[in-house]
Amino acid sequence: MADCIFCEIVSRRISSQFVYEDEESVAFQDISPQAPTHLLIVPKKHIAGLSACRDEDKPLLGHLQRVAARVAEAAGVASGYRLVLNNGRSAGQSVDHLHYHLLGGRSMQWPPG
Ligand code: DGP
Repeated sequence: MADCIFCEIVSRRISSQFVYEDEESVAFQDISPQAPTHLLIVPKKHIAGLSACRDEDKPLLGHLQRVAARVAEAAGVASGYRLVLNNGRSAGQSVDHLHYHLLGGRSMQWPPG
């Protein structure tokens, strides 16, 4: 997808160090970390966000959550982490390419801001 920063990263047109990669997804550090561990779990397929997912994307959504759990284990935060998906501007989504935030390494507050 043209003008999508995550498509640029996924295709390596913009350099970013992946902490995880498979056929369908990558994970890399957030540029603006909000916790000691702040990784983004990103599908290689361009989907604008959760609202843009279709039934055919259900396996991919499940896969991304499994990847998040594996990445959390590898990052040493498996005992406590938060998985966040912002959908829509009012919820804080700033990049229109589906992604999960994996946050860990500190205590989390509830409710989130
Ligand atoms: P959201 O606001 O939920 O759409 O999250 C987008 C996140 O993406 C935000 O935390 C900052 C991060 N981000 C934006 N541009 C880049 C980039 O070029 N590289 C990396 N590593 N992260 C980025």
